[in-house]
Amino acid sequence: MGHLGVLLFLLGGLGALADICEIPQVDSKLVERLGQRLLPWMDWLSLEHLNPSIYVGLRLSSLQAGAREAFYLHILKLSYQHSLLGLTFNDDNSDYQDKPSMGQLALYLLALRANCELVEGRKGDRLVSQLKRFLEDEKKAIGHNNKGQPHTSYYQYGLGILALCVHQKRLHDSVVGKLLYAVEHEQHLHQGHLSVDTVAMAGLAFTCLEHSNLNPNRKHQITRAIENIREKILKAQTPEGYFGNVYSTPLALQLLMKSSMPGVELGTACLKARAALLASVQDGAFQNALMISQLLPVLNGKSYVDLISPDCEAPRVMLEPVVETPSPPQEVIRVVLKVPSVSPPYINSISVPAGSSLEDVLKKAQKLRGFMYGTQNTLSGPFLTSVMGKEAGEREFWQLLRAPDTPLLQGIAEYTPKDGETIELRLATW
Ligand code: B12
Repeated sequence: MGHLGVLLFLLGGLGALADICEIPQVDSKLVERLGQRLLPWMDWLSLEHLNPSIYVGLRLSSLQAGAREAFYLHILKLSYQHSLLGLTFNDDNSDYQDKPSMGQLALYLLALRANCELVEGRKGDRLVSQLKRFLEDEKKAIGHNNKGQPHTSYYQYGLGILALCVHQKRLHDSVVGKLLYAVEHEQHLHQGHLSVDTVAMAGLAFTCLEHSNLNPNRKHQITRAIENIREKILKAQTPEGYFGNVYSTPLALQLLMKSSMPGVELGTACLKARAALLASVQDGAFQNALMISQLLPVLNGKSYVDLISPDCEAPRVMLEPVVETPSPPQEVIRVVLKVPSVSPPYINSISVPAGSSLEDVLKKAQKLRGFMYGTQNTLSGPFLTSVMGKEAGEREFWQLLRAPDTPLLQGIAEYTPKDGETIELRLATW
């Protein structure tokens, strides 16, 4: 090959490279600081706060928590096996009454796989059967004509399929078919606008099925669905570079990473998303442990699909806990809290120290009387379930908005209102 030939060859190679979604290495100190935020969660071993997603995120990252991490998995196993299989120890513990949901069971199976374990034996088979049963029930809820909705969500449906797939457990074509249908007929996945998180999770499940060839009869449909999802996610890229919003970008990148699309500048789109994501990490947008657990794999070039054959020998950097220095006393700010969807409507101005979370505002409002709220703990933190004694009903939720009409991108524990802001709690449907 002459000089020109070599040059053309190299340029061609570069062109092809630009079309592949790649996430170049990120400053390791930045990644470490993110990982450190997970450590306090790993010491929080009450059953309500156990979070298999944190374990999965850490194992797919470039970081490790040594003995802490091993102990965390041990406690996860004890508690999940107890509540799912009824293996008794300390039976009067009321925390056990709530069984893990389909999605939580799926995340637990992902955590086992992240430790290079395959579910096997009697106990393993029972966990697999439970997850299959959950999916069958959801399939029934969706119905023959696909007019119904799953009891949980299509996000958890996708997570369930993914978890069984990484353990090489086969599902009936009809179970996979419901998710395929939902992706093809997008309106089933969301009301109003596209949920990038949900389609990305479906895409990860399909990618696993494609690699493992577990549903050969659906092969072509699965490949088409993955392409369809990639297109949808690319279309959802914002001018700043996020796929959907900042918090759906990690899952979107997990799906897009290492892929290419003919005729599409995927490489550029991913680099833009990476830059936007890193800027928000530097701005402190990633405080939530669940969000960090979805982001860390991306910063290590990994996705949940890598759990098909995880690398448990890969060297990882040991995390050292940081000692938080208490912040000096803050000035007082005023936040207006508004609940129009109750009668009589509630509105009040609440004073809190600057830097307080929305949850602090709600607590203060409750202490001042005239306001009431209830929460339920979830893997994402405290979820607002009732306001002024009114519980959100089936397919309803208490939406958090900054007036006049901007839905918050964080929950009550993380969002910190600014001075003079009005926060509205609105009963909405989803
Ligand atoms: C489905 C979903 C919802 C559904 C949940 C109903 C249901 N029955 O499934 C609805 C539409 C109600 C919802 C509401 C909200 N959501 Co939402 N939700 C999701 C989604 C797509 C999947 C959650 C899930 O099933 N996880 C798997 C299961 C196994 O975990 P789980 O802990 O058991 O699941 C429960 C919690 O996740 C809880 N939940 C759902 N969203 C949120 C948000 C927060 C902050 C909390 C604490 C809990 C919570 O509902 C799940 C079912 O019970 C995630 C996407 C993601 N990347 O995680 C976004 C996501 C978690 N939600 C998000 C947000 C911002 C919200 C809202 C705060 C929006 C708003 N402005 O009001 C509200 C919550 C308000 C409140 N009352 O506290 C963000 C959180 C970002 C962050 N910084 O942490 C995410 C990541 C979406 C995004 N990309 O923006 N959500």
